[in-house]
Amino acid sequence: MLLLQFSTSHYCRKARLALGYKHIPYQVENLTPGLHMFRVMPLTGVATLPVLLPQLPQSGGQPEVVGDSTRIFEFLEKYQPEPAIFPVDRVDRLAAQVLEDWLDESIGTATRFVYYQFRSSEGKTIDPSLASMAIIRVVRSQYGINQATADLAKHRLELALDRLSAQWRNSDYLIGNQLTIADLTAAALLSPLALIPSYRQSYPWLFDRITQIHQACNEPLPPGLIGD
Ligand SMILES: N[C@@H](CCC(=O)N[C@@H](CS)C(=O)NCC(=O)O)C(=O)O
Repeated sequence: MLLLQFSTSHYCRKARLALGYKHIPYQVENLTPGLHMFRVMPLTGVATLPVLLPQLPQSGGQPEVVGDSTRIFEFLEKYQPEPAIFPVDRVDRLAAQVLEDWLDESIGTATRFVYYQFRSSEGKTIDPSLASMAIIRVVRSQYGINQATADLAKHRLELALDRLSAQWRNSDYLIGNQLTIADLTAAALLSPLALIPSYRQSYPWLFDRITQIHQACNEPLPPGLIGD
């Protein structure tokens, strides 16, 4: 399998966690933001990554294409059912899907706003190179990230972390008694917060759980947690 990705994207991390948890061998093709459109749009019709090509192109024929991290989860569960990431129980399965969708559509976006606002201010020193600053400027302009929109996102994250703490502080799992799409999604989409000191101080349980899930998925830890 080939995963088309941005190496630093938290949505691409989400796909890698599922591939790693299921022990599916894969290769990555790292794309350059902006230029990625020329590779991705003809394949999926949308501009976002990750995109999974289940058959390596050189194995012949037209490669199947799975765009969007949620659809990648569904594809991988069918491709290799064990270990499962969707609960078998119907009620738990629906709860996991609703949680995954909320994390994906609302919380992953909020993380992006808070993270890029931080990287353009106090967090500039993490990588002050011109290339890094240029990417941060483009992302902030593309998504309309500024102090006001980042503050709204910060409030949304506070609510989300209160909601998740009720489960993750008492149990290893957000839904039922197994690792699911909800855990993988939360671990990936909240991982950029590991570089922000205020989150590290306020939510130590979050980063413990993100670390454990990365270890269960054989995925290298995100920046900020490496070497902890
Ligand atoms: N809902 C999508 C969101 C993916 C997404 O937002 N990807 C960002 C990178 S983090 C992207 O590709 N942005 C580039 C663009 O929109 O042109 C998914 O889960 O795959």
